[in-house]
Amino acid sequence: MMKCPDIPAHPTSASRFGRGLLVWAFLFISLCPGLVLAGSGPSIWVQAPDLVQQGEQFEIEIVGDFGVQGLIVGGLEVQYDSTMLTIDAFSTELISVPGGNCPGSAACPDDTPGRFLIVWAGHLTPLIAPFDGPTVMGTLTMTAQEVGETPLELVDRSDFTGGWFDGGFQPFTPTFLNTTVEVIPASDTDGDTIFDFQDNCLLVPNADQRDTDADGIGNTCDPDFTNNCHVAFDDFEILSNNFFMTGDLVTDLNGDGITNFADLQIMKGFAFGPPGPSGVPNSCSQ
Ligand SMILES: [Ca+2]
Ligand SMILES: [Ca+2]
Ligand SMILES: [Ca+2]
Ligand SMILES: [Ca+2]
Repeated sequence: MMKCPDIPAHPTSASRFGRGLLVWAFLFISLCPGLVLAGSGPSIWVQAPDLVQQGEQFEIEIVGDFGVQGLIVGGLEVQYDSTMLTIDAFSTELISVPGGNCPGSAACPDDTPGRFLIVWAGHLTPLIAPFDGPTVMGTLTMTAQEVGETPLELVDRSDFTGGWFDGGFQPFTPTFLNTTVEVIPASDTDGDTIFDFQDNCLLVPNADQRDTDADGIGNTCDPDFTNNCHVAFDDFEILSNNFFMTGDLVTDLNGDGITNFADLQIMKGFAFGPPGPSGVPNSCSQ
């Protein structure tokens, strides 16, 4: 019968020791039940906004509070309603094992919509990966597709095997705390089918979202050609210099391909005020 070695308590070289310990862990972890330090009931939970708007992109964090120091290896799955939410990206700084990041990894057995598998390993000694209280294990970027309410549930997947993980995980059974996300209808103040939070002219219908100078304020509400967030004489001068010119110019406010009296008329409505307002990030909204 194999003897399980002790883990050194005080390493002298953090990084070298970290790599060595991780390899050591994978060699012995399936052979030494009980190796993972017993703790005072680790918990892992989902941190998500309560309310998001339809079409909105948002982030959820998977947070762990382990209450122990030692080596922790495990797998978990985030389950969600894939008709309501889609996953755009996943990032983590905790996973340090080849094949441990899913999806997109050959080690992942399951990329079914509505199930997102995370295989992870973390070393929790203070020298290598100091965990001080709750720690973000990973961040999922999601987009709300449908109006309604959906749970985000965490499920233990320490049964997962594959790749480096053949032989299975050390059983790891934290308490999982789930949450729900409510997706509410997004508002569209000007009725141009572009939701307010995506609309670069909140109060003017501009479904094409044309924005020649790409400053986050659509042409039809952006006669601020000097980009100083104020429509004044210097902007009028630029428009007059372009008068009767054709092409996709910043001064073609209404997008008909020519700068003329119609654009001047639009500009008059903004005289001596700010451009916009725009619902997307722009330099005048800060
Ligand atoms: Ca709109
Ligand atoms: Ca608009
Ligand atoms: Ca603009
Ligand atoms: Ca025009």
